[in-house]
Amino acid sequence: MLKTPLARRLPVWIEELGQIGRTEADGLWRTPYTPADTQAQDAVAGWMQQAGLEVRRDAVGNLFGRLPGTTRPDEVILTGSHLDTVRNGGKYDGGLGILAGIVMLAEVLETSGRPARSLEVVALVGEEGSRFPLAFIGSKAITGELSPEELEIRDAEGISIAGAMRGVGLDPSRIQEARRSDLRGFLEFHIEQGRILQDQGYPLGIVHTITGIRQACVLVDGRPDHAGTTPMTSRRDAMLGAAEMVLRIAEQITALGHPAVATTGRLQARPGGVNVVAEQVEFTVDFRHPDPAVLERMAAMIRGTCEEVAQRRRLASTLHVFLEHPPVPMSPEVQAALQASAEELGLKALSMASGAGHDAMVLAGRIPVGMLFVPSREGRSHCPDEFTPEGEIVPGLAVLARTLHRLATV
Ligand code: HGY
Ligand code: MN
Ligand code: MN
Repeated sequence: MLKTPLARRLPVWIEELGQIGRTEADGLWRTPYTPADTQAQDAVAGWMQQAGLEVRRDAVGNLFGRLPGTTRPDEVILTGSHLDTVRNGGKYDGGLGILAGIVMLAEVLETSGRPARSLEVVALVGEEGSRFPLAFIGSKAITGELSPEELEIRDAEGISIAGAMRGVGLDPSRIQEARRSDLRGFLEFHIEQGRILQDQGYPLGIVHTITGIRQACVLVDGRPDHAGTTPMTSRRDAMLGAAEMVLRIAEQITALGHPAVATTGRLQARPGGVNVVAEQVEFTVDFRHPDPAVLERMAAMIRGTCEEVAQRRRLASTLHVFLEHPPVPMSPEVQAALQASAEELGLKALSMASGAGHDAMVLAGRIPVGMLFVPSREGRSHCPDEFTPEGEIVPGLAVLARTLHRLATV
């Protein structure tokens, strides 16, 4: 199905990239502006050069490989994905989109020669928000939405994004230089991270909408007390309040039915003593829905539950939304181009929503954007069990190459 010899390198590159940033303690965890990130960028830059691409880094650290076009080289069709991972993450989320893009630009060159428009593949910085509580750093820089104030956001060690950028030789005052106006389309190749394709027996998914996402931090304030001498009935225990909120929110969102989801991935108690009634508990809520009106209703439900539980348990609680992204429709033109390519190759593709967020939702605000999914085994992702066999990646590669060529041929 594929002609470029580089296609055989893809499984090797997936394994090699999947080891960069892996530690005993945290599994695979590669975050922006760290030695592991730099090592991964160097590896990807080398693979881009092997594919015959022109390689450059932008002011925020996004890494690009370029195949210049013939007659309209200043118009660019971009593919790629993010280089960072979640903590204890998988080898495919993000990385597969970058490596597939490199191999497929080589495939386009091998099978059709350079198209009119330029083709580029990008390794984007900081999509996950797993080091800094800010997602989509690289894609927001490309659209010009990354602000100097956001570069002051700090990680758990108190290091700001700007400080971390300087630590790897980048100048945060120049992030506006990462803004691009020459992009005419973005096509992200990604694992589904769910099990719809597997369950319904489709080899490919063409995304019509990326779900809306909000992420909030809830602070519950109680009163610290002695664990041994304080009667249960006279406590103002922030841990019990937070626990009831987390459970009630999960029950309410479950009752709405899929694709409504809510997740508490992090909870921290202070002072955190085994024999001290918790004074304060901080927990996160990530909640999502592809319908903006339902997402709004979910936000009101979550806020109401926290207020009701706090009031009944004589606690105080605040809820702060730190990430908010409305549902994003994908470009009908790019979806049609993907569908046409799949049909020409005799492949079925399911039109579907994405329950995961992607850089594509940021870029879709400025240019025509599409996403092509390949299945995830048992729907597992954001964990070491994340897996897609090579035989389930190849059909997607062929559709990716054909669609990139189609979009770059005007
Ligand atoms: O959270 C997400 O859906 C994405 O993986 N960042
Ligand atoms: Mn992810
Ligand atoms: Mn991803």
